[in-house]
Amino acid sequence: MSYFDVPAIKYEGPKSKNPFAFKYYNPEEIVMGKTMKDQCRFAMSYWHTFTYMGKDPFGGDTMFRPWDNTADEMEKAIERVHAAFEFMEKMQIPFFCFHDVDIAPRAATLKETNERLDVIVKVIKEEMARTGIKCLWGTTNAFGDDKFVHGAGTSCNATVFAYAAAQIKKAMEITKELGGVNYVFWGGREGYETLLNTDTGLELDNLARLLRMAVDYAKEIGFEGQLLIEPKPKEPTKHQYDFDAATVMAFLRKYDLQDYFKLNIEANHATLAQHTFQHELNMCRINGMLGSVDANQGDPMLGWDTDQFPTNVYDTTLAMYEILLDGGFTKGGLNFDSKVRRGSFQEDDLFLAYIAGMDTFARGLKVAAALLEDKVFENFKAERYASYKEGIGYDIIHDRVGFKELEAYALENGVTKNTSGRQEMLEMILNQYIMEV
Ligand code: XLS
Ligand code: NI
Ligand code: NI
Repeated sequence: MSYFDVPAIKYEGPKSKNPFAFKYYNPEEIVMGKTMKDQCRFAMSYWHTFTYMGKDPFGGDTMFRPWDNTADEMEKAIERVHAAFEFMEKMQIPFFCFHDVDIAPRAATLKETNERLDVIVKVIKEEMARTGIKCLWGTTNAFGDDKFVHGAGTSCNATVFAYAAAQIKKAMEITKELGGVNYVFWGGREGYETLLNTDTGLELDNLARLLRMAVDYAKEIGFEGQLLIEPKPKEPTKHQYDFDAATVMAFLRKYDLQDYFKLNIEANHATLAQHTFQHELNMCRINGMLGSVDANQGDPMLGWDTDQFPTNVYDTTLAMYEILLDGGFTKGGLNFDSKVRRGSFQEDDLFLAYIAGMDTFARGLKVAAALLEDKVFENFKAERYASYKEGIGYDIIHDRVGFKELEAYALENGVTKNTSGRQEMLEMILNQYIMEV
């Protein structure tokens, strides 16, 4: 049974006019010592690709998929697995990511829901064995159902906390069963709407408690995947506790959890926090906390998580630059947490969207590699900070001086002349690499 009337997508090079072909993503091409496939580690998001049907606040579904063409919920879920693996195979996508509820619909009771998950996990395992496609990460949806109206780990209702823990427990078990390389915590409704009714101290302590339990349980069941936290500043709640990378790292350190987690940085969450994508990756990199990436882009005119497929080469170049500087992905990858627009409701639009995203990152990878090989910014920075290589600068960074010595130095020597930051020159060079590599 085939659901897509689209041939397998191949690399045809930048001259190709075939929309159903890669122009830049050439999986076996070596870039900085690894194949593009291993540098990018692309993943399909199960939710946006197979359970998002085009709803928006003003209207219902626009996408009516042939694999959903049955009233039986479980039959639908099984056919979706087949469609998803056909899609990934044709797209040459080596990984997928999922929430528990993406793969199996919730039932009336937790027990029944878990049984449904077991049925679908079996089907997924068969497809994984058939295709060699792997699981990049699993996660729990503890935000969609009405019981999570006030959050999950940060709910004011202790029985909801317990339910969320039970759901995470099962999701970790199935992620392990599927050989997941990571497990993600995105704090769906872990935040608040108003401080007038919120005990932030207790809520944050409880969030840490939930994460500590997850660490303990991962150890208990021998789950060796990396645990990841995905920051987001707002949406669905007005204020999310995992605001941005710096906030999450401070939280992890406060609760002594920093050794057990890394971060999953999403491009559109970075911009919602008024940061660039590169900034968030950079903050993780310098703290040794970069785990994985949710690849998408927002719309600069809109203030929400539009989750569009990435098409901005400038951003993907600077993202890949940070990722390569970090040594490249080990367990992480580029998960397209991206969805086609509501108006792009044809099945083949899914292919075009992923091709656009994969090509944009492949191109960014090549430009970033060229920038690094030529040490364009590294040489400039080395020169810019050269005053710390000798004299008083050397003493400062080797912690040999305090205020008294520095006062004596300043009284005696004053300051040397500053030099230009040359921002425009660097932007000009960056453009040249983007256009010429
Ligand atoms: C929502 C998040 C979500 C996580 C997984 O904004 O990006 O999709 O990646 O729960
Ligand atoms: Ni995400
Ligand atoms: Ni998001």
